[in-house]
Amino acid sequence: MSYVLYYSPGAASMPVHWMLLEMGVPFDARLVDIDAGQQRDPEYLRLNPAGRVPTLVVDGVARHESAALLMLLAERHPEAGLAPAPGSAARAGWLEWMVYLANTLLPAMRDWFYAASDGDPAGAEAVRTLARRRIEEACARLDAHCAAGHDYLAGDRLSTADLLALVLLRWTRNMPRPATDWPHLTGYIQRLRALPSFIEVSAREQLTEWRNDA
Ligand SMILES: N[C@@H](CCC(=O)N[C@@H](CS)C(=O)NCC(=O)O)C(=O)O
Repeated sequence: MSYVLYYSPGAASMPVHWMLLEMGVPFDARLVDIDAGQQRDPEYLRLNPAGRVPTLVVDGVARHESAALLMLLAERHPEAGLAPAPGSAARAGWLEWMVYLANTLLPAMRDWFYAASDGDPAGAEAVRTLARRRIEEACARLDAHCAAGHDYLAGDRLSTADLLALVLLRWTRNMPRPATDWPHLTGYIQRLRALPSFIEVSAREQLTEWRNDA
């Protein structure tokens, strides 16, 4: 099995980067500087026509979409235990969280950060207002899950849903109401940030913000 991850620090590629480190599988990492517009270089567009990160080249074939990549990796490496097995009690909850994070929270994040460039700048304020509401609703939902006594999103162990959730929550750090503002969510965030693989991915991506020691 061979993997080449095209990533940008702290971006939607981060949960995939984190998962590869958590599993301890070999991979190559290639930086795509999205601030410099490298996601639109013709060479990169051949790998990812949408011009976005992540791209994960799996055995020579370029694959996209962070949530799909996490689920694909979980399927290819069941021994890592980062997804509840099909038919297990925790499986349905894991599927729900993966889909919710990918089709509700992640698009709201995209709207928050890209409203003016993805759409008409004149309407950006209204888009961001709705995005903020959706993001805060998601934080409240995650907070309620933690308040109910759950240490993880699916079952009683770490899964891809936690990796995706944590990276999305990280993006709230400079928003009007950051995820750390929710009382139960903040404990969840601190627990996951203490994982050696999170510390490692933050170091490899040279992220200095949003660490337990920062
Ligand atoms: N749905 C995609 C979203 C990917 C995405 O929006 N990535 C952002 C970085 S977080 C990106 O590549 N932005 C550069 C751009 O849009 O020009 C996924 O989950 O992989």
